[in-house]
Amino acid sequence: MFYSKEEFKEEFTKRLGQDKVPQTAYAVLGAMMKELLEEDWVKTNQLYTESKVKQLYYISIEFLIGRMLVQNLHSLGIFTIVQEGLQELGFNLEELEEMEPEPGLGNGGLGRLAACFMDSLAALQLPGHGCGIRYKGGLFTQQIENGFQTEYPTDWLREIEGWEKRRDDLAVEIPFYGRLHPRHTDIEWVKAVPYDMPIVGASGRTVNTLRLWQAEVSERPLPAYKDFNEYTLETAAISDRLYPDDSLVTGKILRLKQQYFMCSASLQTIIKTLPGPVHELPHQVAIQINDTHPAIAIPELMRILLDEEGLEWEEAWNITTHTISYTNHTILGEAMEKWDSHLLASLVPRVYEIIHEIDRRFKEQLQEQVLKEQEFKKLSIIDDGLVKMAVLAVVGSYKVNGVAELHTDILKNREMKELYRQFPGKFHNKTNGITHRRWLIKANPELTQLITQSIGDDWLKKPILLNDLNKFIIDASFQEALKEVKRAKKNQLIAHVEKSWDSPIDPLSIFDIHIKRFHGYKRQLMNILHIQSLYDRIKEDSTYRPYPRTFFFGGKAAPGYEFAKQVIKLINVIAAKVNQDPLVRSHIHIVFIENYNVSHGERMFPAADISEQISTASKEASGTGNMKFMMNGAITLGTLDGANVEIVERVGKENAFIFGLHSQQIMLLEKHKNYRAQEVIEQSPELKSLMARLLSGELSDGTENISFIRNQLVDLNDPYFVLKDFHSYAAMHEKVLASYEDQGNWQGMSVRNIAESGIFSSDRTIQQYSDDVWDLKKILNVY
Ligand code: 475
Repeated sequence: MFYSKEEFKEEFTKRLGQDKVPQTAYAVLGAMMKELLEEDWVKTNQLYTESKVKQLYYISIEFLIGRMLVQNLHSLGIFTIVQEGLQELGFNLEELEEMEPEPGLGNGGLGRLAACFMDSLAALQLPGHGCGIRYKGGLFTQQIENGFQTEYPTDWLREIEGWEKRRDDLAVEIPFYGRLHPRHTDIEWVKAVPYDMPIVGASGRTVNTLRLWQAEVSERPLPAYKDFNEYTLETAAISDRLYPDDSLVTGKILRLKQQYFMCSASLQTIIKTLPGPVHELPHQVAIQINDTHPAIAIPELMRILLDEEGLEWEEAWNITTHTISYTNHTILGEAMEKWDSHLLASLVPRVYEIIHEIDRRFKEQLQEQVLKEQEFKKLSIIDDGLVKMAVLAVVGSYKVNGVAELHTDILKNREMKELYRQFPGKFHNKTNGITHRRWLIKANPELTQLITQSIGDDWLKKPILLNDLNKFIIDASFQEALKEVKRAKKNQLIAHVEKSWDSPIDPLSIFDIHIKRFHGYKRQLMNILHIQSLYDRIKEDSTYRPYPRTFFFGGKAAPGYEFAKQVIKLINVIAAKVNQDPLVRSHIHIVFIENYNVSHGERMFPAADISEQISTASKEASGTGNMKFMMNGAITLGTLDGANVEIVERVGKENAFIFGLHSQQIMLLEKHKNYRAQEVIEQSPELKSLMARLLSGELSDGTENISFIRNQLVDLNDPYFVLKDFHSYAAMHEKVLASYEDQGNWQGMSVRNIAESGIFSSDRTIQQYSDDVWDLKKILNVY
C-alpha cells in the first residue's frame, strides 16, 4: 500500500479529504494500518492451517496489552515514515496516540506478562495465540480525591473503534447449570463470540491472534424454570467487567463463570479446528494456563474428549496431561483459588463430576504410598468441601513452572513440596521477561538510538547483545550521552505530569520511582514512612541538606483492600505537607501519579534513576517492573526477592542497592512466629517517635482512618516486616545519595544495568518455554 514517506503522505491525504481534524487523522491512520496488516494476518493463519504445525494457545483471564497504534507502527517497520510524514502534513503522532483508549484488560503483573508474551511469540515467528475475555470495562479508572483513591468505570470499547474483528461465524455455545441424569438437560446456554485482535510480529510478517471472547444470549431454548430477563442480565455480566483484584480471590460465582466461559469457548474451538485425529492433540497443540484462573480447562478438556469425542478415561487423561501446562504466579495464601464444591457442582455439573473422578483416581494412587495425614491433605484436589485449583492444575498438566528461580525453589521446597515429591519431573523455572520492543524501543527511542549508534543494530532482534555495552561502562562520552538521554526523559515526564500535578518538579533531582499495585507485601508503606523520617530529619538537623530527590508513586489498590487504600491516602497527606514546606521541598518532593497504567509506565521507566523493588523477601514471585527499569538504566533499590535476585547476579552487588532480610530469614520468622514488631519499635528511638506520631494521628489531615495502618503494624504484628527492614532500607537510601555524588561511577552502574538487561527480554523467556515445554517451530510467513 505504501513503502515510502511520499507514498504514505499521498495515500493518507487522499483518505483524509477535507476533514483535517486529529480525530479523523487518527481514524484514517488506524484504518490504513488495519488494511496493511490484514493480508499478513490472513496468510499467517493459512500457513499455520496448511502446514499443520503445532500451535500454542495461551489462556489467560487478563491481557494487559496497552495501546497498539504506535507499537504496530514499529512492528510493521513504518514508524519513522509515518511519524515524519504526519509531521509534514501538520499532524503530531504523539497527539494521535493519546486518542487511543487504553485497553486495561488486566490488573498488573500477570496480565502484562501475557501481553509481553504475545509480542514475543509473534516477533519470534512462533505459532502462538492468546485466549481471553473481551471485557467491556477494563480495570477501573483511579482518581485521587482529597488524597483518597476513588474508582470510576472504564468502558474502553465505547470510546473508539479498535483493532479487533468480530467473528460471528466462529461463535460457540457454552453449557451452564442443568441436571445430569439420566443425561445433561435443562442447560442454560451462553453464546461465546470471538473478537480477534492482530498481534503483529516485529519486522516479520507473522501476525498471530489474540482471541477475546464476548458473552451473548444464546438462541437455544431456555430451560422452563429460567426467567429470560434474568438470563439476559446474567449473560451480559460474564464479559462485562474485569475483576479488579490482584493477588486476591473472592470466590464469587461470576468469576467462576468467566473462567469456565473462556476455557470452554477456547477448547471447543481448538478441538473443532484440529487438523488431525483427536488423539494427536498433544502433538498439534500446547495449552498454557496462566495461573489457576484457567485451570478448569483441565476437566473441560476431559469433558470434551469423553462426552463429545467418545474417548475412554485413560486415553482422555493421557491426552489432557500431555497438552496442558501451568504457570504459577504467586504463593500468597489469599490468591490461591479454592472453589466451593457445591458452587462448581451447580454451575458446571458435568465438569465437577470429572474433577471428582480425577481426585478419586489420584487418591487411589496415593493409597499405595505411606503418607502422613497432612501430606495426603495437601495432595487432595477436593478437600473439606473445596476444590483446590492449584492442586488440580499440577495433577492435570505435564509441566509446572515458577516465574523466577527463587519463586520456583519456594514452590518446590515449601508451597508445593508434597506435589513436587509426587511429580519431580514436572517442575521447572522460567524466569519472566518483558518485551524490549515496547519497554525500550518504543518507550525510549532516545536511548535506543544511543545504543544503536554505539553497538550497531543487531541487538534490536537479539537483545542479549546489549551485553556489548559493557565496554562503555567507563567511557566518558557514552556516559555523557546517557546522562543526556535521562535528562530528556525526565523533562518529558515532567511536561506530562505537570498538567495534573501542581507543584513543580526539579529535573535535576534524583527520580526515585515506586510503581506497582498497592499491596502490603510491596511495602509502599515502608517507602512513605522513610520519606516522613527524611522530612523530620531535614526539619530537626540543620546540617542535613541532602541532594534533591523526587519520589514518585503510582498504582491502584483493589477497591475492597482498605489497608492499601489508606496507604495511598497517607502518601497523599505526607505529599501535601512535604511539597508545600519551603525548606523541605527543595530536598524532597513527592509525586503521586494518578491512574497508573501501561501508558504512564512507558513514560516513567525511562525517566527513573532508582527502581524501588522493596517487597518482603519471598513474597514477590518475580516482578517485571524491575526489568523495565533496569533496561532503561535505573538502578535497583531492593530486597533479594523474585527476579531481583537474578538481576543482582547479573549486574553484581556493587551495581544495585540491596538491603533487608533474605527470604530464608523471613520464612523462619514466619514459621517460628518469633517476630515481635513492638520490640523493634522499642529499640529504635526514631521508629518510636515516628510510630507514636503516626498512630496518634499527628501526621494525618484528620480524614483518613489511621486505624488500618495501626492494625497492620501493631495488632497484626507487622506481617510484611516493614519495621524490621526499615533501618536497613533507610541506610541504603543514604548510600544511594553518596553514590549519586560520584557521577562517573553512577553512569557506569547505569550502563552496566542496561548491558545486562537483555536476558530479561521476554524473547528469551518465550524461547525457553518453546524449547522445554511447547515444542514450537518457527514459521516464516514469506510469499
Ligand atoms: C506476581 N494476579 C509478580 C507477575 O508473573 C509476577 C492473582 C489473582 C487474581 C487476579 N490477579 C492475580 C497475580 O497473582 C499477579 O499478577 N502476580 C504477579 O505475576 C508475573 O512478576 O511477582 O505478583
